[in-house]
Amino acid sequence: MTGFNLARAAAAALIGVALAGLPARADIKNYEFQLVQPTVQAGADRTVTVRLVDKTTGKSVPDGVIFATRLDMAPDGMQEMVTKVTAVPATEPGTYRFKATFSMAGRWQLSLGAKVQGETGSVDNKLVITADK
Ligand SMILES: [Cu+2]
Repeated sequence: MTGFNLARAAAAALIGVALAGLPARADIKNYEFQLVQPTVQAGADRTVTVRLVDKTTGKSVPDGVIFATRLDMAPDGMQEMVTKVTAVPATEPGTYRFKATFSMAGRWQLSLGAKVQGETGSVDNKLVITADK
């Protein structure tokens, strides 16, 4: 092998490593929100806690920035039944808490949009919370 070919082979190998490394690298699709508790008691000022998880490691992600929240009764055909969601301080790193009034028993959909530090794109999840009577 000439020096030139060696350099090319080395470069090709490096590119191969870089490409192969891509899926293992963090990808915004590797993150998801999970409900800590799938049910709440119907009523005023209930707290909902979600965890942002890196599915490749199973670890919680503490530096998510939630920019969108919506809570409505879409799962029970009442998408127009929307309730206000207020972020409240979390008690544990990697968890995010919200306060909301679940005025009616049934299934509520929590839609979340978030950015993760160093990742392109956003995490968009819809979680179903059941409000019990
Ligand atoms: Cu309703």
